[in-house]
Amino acid sequence: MSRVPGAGGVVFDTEGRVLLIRDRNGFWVFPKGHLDPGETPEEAALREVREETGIEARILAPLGTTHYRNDRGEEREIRWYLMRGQGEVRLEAGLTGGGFFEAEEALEKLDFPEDKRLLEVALAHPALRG
Ligand code: 5FA
Repeated sequence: MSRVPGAGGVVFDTEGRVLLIRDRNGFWVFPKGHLDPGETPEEAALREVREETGIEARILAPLGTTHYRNDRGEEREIRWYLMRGQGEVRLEAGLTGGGFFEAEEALEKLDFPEDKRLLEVALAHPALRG
């Protein structure tokens, strides 16, 4: 079965807090979404962060890919980017929560093991200290 691609961001503010959303099913995840036609994964990741959270971010580095089967039985393949972003969180309609959280709290909140691992990779990334 072909995998449905997506892209998203692990976004840190200048105080080192990380941006999470609570999705339509109540799961704590990172902002992400589908690629529009002609869009690069980088462009899609930045757009999805902006649309879902109102946060304008910039990419610091690629972080890797996660794979999972979603609640509709689709195989998803998500490209992730380490980002820096600032501003007031304005959640897209349909989301059930979200905001910037301290890393420790974010690790507890995240509902999927792939996402916890991704946050650990992000926290150790040299680009975050630059
Ligand atoms: N889900 C999410 N992450 C998972 C994981 N790591 N392991 C196992 N299951 C995971 O579907 C979301 C659902 O998939 C979650 O609620 C959970 O059940 C499960 P998705 O395919 O990740 O996202 P989506 O259908 O909401 O679509 P997006 O890619 O987020 O795109 P948009 O909502 O932005 O839609 P758009 O890009 O078309 O505007």
